[in-house]
Amino acid sequence: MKKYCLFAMIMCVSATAWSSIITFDAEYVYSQRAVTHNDYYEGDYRISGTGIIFNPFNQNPYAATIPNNGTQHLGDGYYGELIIERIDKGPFDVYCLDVARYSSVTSGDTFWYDAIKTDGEIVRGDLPLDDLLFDTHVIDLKDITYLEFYCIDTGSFAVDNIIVVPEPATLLLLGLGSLVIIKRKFKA
Ligand SMILES: [Ca+2]
Ligand SMILES: [Ca+2]
Repeated sequence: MKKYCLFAMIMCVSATAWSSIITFDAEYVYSQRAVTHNDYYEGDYRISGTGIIFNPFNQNPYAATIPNNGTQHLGDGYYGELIIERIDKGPFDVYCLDVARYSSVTSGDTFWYDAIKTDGEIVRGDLPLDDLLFDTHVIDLKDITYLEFYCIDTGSFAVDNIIVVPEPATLLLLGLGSLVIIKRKFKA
């Protein structure tokens, strides 16, 4: 039985250390790649909606109005909306993300998000889109199953480096569930 306790403890501790960063760099994009009809997957997460993954290095010179943090990032705008969720639809936390205005020629200057918590509560927030330089914003959303980004006018935004953590409670339950299975197998 001691072995099972140790395993459960490892599950608990490792769950909090399982944060990952959605960087939009996992799949090489030459110039731009639309997410609209072809969801983007990174790690355990799916990104769907109307955005475009940009590689800022292979844009034509006329597109010099887009932000460039030296890596690929996701841009969206003009009433666009983006959805982030776990592939298995399980709960997760979002700690922080980098946000910039996507283009210097759009008019909106506020970026909105809606998060749906596991108990059904909707948490709404907004972040400033001040310029083309990415700023890191801590939003610290806990125990959500769905996160949506959008602009409510003709604004546009770019996001990158979204730090996500699978909800430890779920992982612990999964861990305990597998313990029960293992235990049953031992008994059989
Ligand atoms: Ca990136
Ligand atoms: Ca900025």
